[in-house]
Amino acid sequence: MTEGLRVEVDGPIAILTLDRPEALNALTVPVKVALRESLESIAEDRAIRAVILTGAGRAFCAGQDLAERERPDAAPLEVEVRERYNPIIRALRSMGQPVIAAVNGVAAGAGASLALACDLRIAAEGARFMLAFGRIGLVPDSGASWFLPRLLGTAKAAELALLDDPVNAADALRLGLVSKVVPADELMTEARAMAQRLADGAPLAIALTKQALERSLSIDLDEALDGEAKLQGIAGASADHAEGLAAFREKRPPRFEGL
Ligand code: T3D
Repeated sequence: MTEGLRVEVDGPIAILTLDRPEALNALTVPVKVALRESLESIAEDRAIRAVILTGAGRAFCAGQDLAERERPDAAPLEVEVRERYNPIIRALRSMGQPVIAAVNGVAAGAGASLALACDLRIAAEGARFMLAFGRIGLVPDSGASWFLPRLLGTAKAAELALLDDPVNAADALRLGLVSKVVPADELMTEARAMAQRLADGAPLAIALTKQALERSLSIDLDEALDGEAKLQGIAGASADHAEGLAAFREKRPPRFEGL
């Protein structure tokens, strides 16, 4: 447990809980450092096969802690974004394990960006997403300007980024921003069930799938076909692929070991 971040490991699932409920889990320097370090350490841990990111109390995360931002010793904004926010987003995108955002309440500013950077999102019925940057004279950061057009298309992204309207859970589901909306008291059960499904999958194939999806956004079809062939060569040589074939043949569930 680091100040403002709770890390729990339950078998193959790591649960990271932003834990400053009195400030709607707003992000301070210690929380950002702890989050980056935890993600980097999980990325190296082969025993962890899926990650859940959530918030304590009624919010997912209200973004940058604005009280800290006003302190005289706060780092310049560009430095803060480059050195503290961007490494978190890069860690989320580059780690082999899939990350689920269990969005329990409001996700604002960089809090929304964190949710967008996860591989999958489930929301509680009362959750809402808001960029919030414009309201304080800032621009979307921590990947929000990159993720939104890709997830929603440029027109909807412009609406969210420029008008700053909150998106409630039902609209988030309709827009495809979240995979599922569930009652608040079922959120973690649903997130754990989804994480367990992922943890039961073949870790190498999942990591390579993440890579392929990420890469697809900046390449043409020919490059994608070439890349898929290479990744399939790697996945196809794994013990888990052999186990998958054996399980099919023997009509039983596979037991993937990440080999
Ligand atoms: O380093 C850099 O600055 C660059 C990086 C920037 C990235 C960003 O994330 S910029 C965007 C920062 N976030 C915001 O602008 C959101 C600010 N918060 C809000 O607009 C509202 O709190 C919400 C819409 C999220 C929720 O509203 P509501 O009415 O449900 O709650 P509330 O009453 O406003 O907040 C409850 C408490 O949390 C309150 O404290 P108090 O009065 O009870 O002691 C409030 O001050 C605190 N809180 C909420 N958000 C933040 C916060 N404290 C610090 N920082 C916050 N971001």
